[in-house]
Amino acid sequence: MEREEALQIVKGQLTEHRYIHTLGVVETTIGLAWKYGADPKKAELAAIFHDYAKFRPKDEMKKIIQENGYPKDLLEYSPELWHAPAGAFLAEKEAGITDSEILNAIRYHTSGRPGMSLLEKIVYLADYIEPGRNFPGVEETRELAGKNLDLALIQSVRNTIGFLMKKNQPVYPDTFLTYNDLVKNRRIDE
Ligand code: DGI
Ligand code: FE
Ligand code: FE
Repeated sequence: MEREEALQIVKGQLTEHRYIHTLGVVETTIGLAWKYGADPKKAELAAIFHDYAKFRPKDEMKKIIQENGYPKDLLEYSPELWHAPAGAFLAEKEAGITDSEILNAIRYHTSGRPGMSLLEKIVYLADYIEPGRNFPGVEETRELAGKNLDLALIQSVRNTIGFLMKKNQPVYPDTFLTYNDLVKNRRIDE
């Protein structure tokens, strides 16, 4: 699917604010893809669709998770997590995206997972540092993103966990597992 068609489909699903965020994620993702050697067309499509399900009713997302073999423990944590797996499911079902690398980048863009692919890492990080984001520490992570993908990703996962913990919010276990996996496996000479 070409960029313009994909953007039109997604635009119909999102608020203007969320659509502008998506455009920021798209440009950031493509830049990171060139820098770190991911397929820029796959990166572009994954970024365009990453928040596709963001405004679906909670009941619909819940049903998708229950009926399609997604981890049931997702339902015990924040509904904020649900749009990622629901988005992958709906991007396939409604928009005909079949590439599993693209679908996984959508599926894991909120929680991450241990053993993330290059494309998954890039979309996760781009979602965090796109130009519209302005929370504390984001500028530091933006700078790091130009130098070391895994270190920048560790910083963004750590910041997300810290943000949730400061608010006494539960943290989905895969988010911790993602952090541990990255910290344990990144190259120690970097
Ligand atoms: O959809 P976006 O806002 O662009 O970004 P996102 O998909 O990373 O979602 C961020 C939201 O998800 C934010 O409100 C925090 C929440 N979140 C992220 N990771 C976790 C989480 N919530 C819980 N409970 N546990 C997590 O591990
Ligand atoms: Fe999201
Ligand atoms: Fe997003």
